[in-house]
Amino acid sequence: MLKLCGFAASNYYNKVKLALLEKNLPFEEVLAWIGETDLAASPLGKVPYIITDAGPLCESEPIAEYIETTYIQSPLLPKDPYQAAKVRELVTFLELYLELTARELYGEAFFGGKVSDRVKERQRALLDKYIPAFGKLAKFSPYIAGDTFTLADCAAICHLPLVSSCTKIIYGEDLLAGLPVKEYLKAMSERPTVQKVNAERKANTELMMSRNR
Ligand SMILES: N[C@@H](CCC(=O)N[C@@H](CS)C(=O)NCC(=O)O)C(=O)O
Repeated sequence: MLKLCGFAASNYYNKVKLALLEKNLPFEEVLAWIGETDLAASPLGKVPYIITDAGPLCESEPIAEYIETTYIQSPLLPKDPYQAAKVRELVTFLELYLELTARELYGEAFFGGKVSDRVKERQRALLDKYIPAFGKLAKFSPYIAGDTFTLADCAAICHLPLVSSCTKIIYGEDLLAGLPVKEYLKAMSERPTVQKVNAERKANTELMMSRNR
């Protein structure tokens, strides 16, 4: 059986977990905290990684693509190559531009650290450019890429709450407030798969915080 390794407080872990749940695939979760990961499977020590019958694989997007092409049930990418590329385009915007830019602020927003004013200003200028651009591509109708639930929703559901909450904490305003993100996340949270991911994320986040104390 496919093993999903990492921890459920991680947004990238949850993106893959949500894809597996949406596809209704059997999988086993293997708890691996940062610093306790298998470096042969994930050489940068990042989570998630998976262990398949064919071998290990890291990085959430290649993992999601592997799962999608190996298990064809409940597809999370459209058949049409252009529409599939539009889904991947959204995932790139969500991760390369929104999440990775906001990530520079997580140390202070979530982990009791300090981020310099210079970094806050730099990331703010980037987010002020990237978020409206993302808004031009995202459909929210009702899913992020249009009328079908896709891999872009797996990414959006796990990444957007972090971008919202960390910008609220660091800048005093939710930089995603101009987009219908709240309504979108509320609608998505009605899915049983999302409820399971969120419940297990909360429990694992508490466990992670108690370990760090
Ligand atoms: N590009 C990676 C990002 C994964 C990632 O950053 N995971 C975080 C946890 S949310 C992590 O492992 N951080 C530890 C580190 O970067 O050393 C992916 O898509 O899987």
